[in-house]
Amino acid sequence: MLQGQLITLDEFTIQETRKFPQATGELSSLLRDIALAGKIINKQVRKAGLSDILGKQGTSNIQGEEQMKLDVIADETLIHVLKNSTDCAGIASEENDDHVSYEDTFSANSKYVVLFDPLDGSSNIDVNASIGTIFSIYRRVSELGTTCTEADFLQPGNKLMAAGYIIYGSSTMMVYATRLSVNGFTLEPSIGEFCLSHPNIKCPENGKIYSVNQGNMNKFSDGLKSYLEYCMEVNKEEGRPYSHRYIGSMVGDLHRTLIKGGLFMYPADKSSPNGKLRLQYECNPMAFIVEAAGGIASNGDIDILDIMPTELHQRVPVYIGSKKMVEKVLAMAHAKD
Ligand code: AHM
Ligand code: MG
Repeated sequence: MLQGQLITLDEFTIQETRKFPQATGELSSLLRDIALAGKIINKQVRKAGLSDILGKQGTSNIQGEEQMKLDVIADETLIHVLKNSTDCAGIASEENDDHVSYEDTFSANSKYVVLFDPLDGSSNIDVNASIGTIFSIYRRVSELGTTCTEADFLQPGNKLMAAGYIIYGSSTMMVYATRLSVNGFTLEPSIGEFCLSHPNIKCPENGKIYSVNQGNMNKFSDGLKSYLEYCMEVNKEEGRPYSHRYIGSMVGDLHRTLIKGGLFMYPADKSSPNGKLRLQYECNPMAFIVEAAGGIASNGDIDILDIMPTELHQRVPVYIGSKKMVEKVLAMAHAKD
């Protein structure tokens, strides 16, 4: 027997559209298409250990990284579902060298393009830890009625219309942000629907958890090393030492950061001056979500969302999470510049 109010993602997006008389519902419809792709990917992720789809595909993506089979399945699912969508003019994926323009009439007249990292944290697949799909939606800058161009995908994060992720964790959730709010929906497997479970998410202003690959510490700048010492220092009044948590899956680490507060960072280091994570597929969407929830995101100098992208697969250092923790790490990192 159902108790309480059950609001599905479909119902929620329809209700949101009705708040704006000028809204056409196209963005909402696109979000529902992405949720559909998420459900299909979720089905594969949940049976990964059973159906011999664990393991490596044997091919490499543009970054020279080995692709896992599930990466490829997730990529193909999103490309296919969004091609069938009437609201997507084209896509760019972390797994593919170039963007894909959909050629049919519906797509040529669609307002939006979608960028995605189909399966982030893929090194976690074989050990059954959280992984996720990250997506961003931009309004295209090319003319309606034509096929989309690379310029549509090279827009800064401050032009995003919406961004979100689907986390395949102990439960499957879709979290998405518009400029107005961030909301989380948990997949109810028996009815196959994402249901509103985390309305109006706010990232706590401060936190006690830091998340970084601390194994790289010796390659970090002196300022950053001193921040890590500060996190580990015993100071009862200030609630330190902080806890260190690092899954090695940005979606998993940032989902925790968003809900509980904290700091996630993948800084530049001596061997990787631009860090590891990609601006357009990982950092911008996550920055948009965290900032819509009241947190901040920086590359160390400027807001992540203000970086003008120059290429589809560019990397940036990232410091993201609770406002006070990000401000502190940036202040300490700069103090020793
Ligand atoms: P991927 O897109 O190839 O999965 O790589 C991105 C992942 C992030 O999810 C995570 O934060 C980071 O790489 C972990 O990197 P490292 O193992 O160097 O700490
Ligand atoms: Mg990734």
